[in-house]
Amino acid sequence: MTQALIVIDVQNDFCPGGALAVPDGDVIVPLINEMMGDFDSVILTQDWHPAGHLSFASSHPGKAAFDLVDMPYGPQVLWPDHCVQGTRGAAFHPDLRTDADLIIRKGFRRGIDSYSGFFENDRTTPTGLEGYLRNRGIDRLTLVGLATDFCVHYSAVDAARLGFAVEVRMSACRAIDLDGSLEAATGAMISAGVILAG
Ligand code: VGL
Ligand code: ZN
Repeated sequence: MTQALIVIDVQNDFCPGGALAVPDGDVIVPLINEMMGDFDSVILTQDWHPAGHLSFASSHPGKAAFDLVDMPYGPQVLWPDHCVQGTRGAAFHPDLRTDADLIIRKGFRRGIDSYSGFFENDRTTPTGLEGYLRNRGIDRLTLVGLATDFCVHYSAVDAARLGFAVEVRMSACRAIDLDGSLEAATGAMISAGVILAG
């Protein structure tokens, strides 16, 4: 049994002061750092958008942040510009340990968002993370990070569907909570067989 800790999007733009700040997004950093020692492998994900990404409200004239639009792959929430490649906002929180085995970047194609670390938002285009985990014989995953109701949620559900044993450590996650999205995400994770731990 080989167990990995997957740290989702603990980046400046999701922390207080950032472009898409998650309330208390930074308080989980010491907890995550401490958890890292308990796993066979640590993997970080990094939201990594080009300027002008189509998940940005600024790319849709007349639309505002948090509006919903129809994209070819389905509905998409529009976000403030965030995690633009190479910017300070896209960098990991300065206190986060980054001595991880793998950093997987996602959301780098202009026309498609990627909440999940496994698949882009069409739910079919893989990021390569599944292959990496299987090649290394990793079968159990613990997920932590930001945001509980978006990237942690999508990553956890995809991982469970792919057959990994998945636990989300809720105390090391924080949520955006947009129109009941946290409650919906919690229900979806439980239905998918994800263990929600304290
Ligand atoms: C995320 C919205 C947009 C996340 C990323 O990391 O949860 N949310 N991009
Ligand atoms: Zn994003």
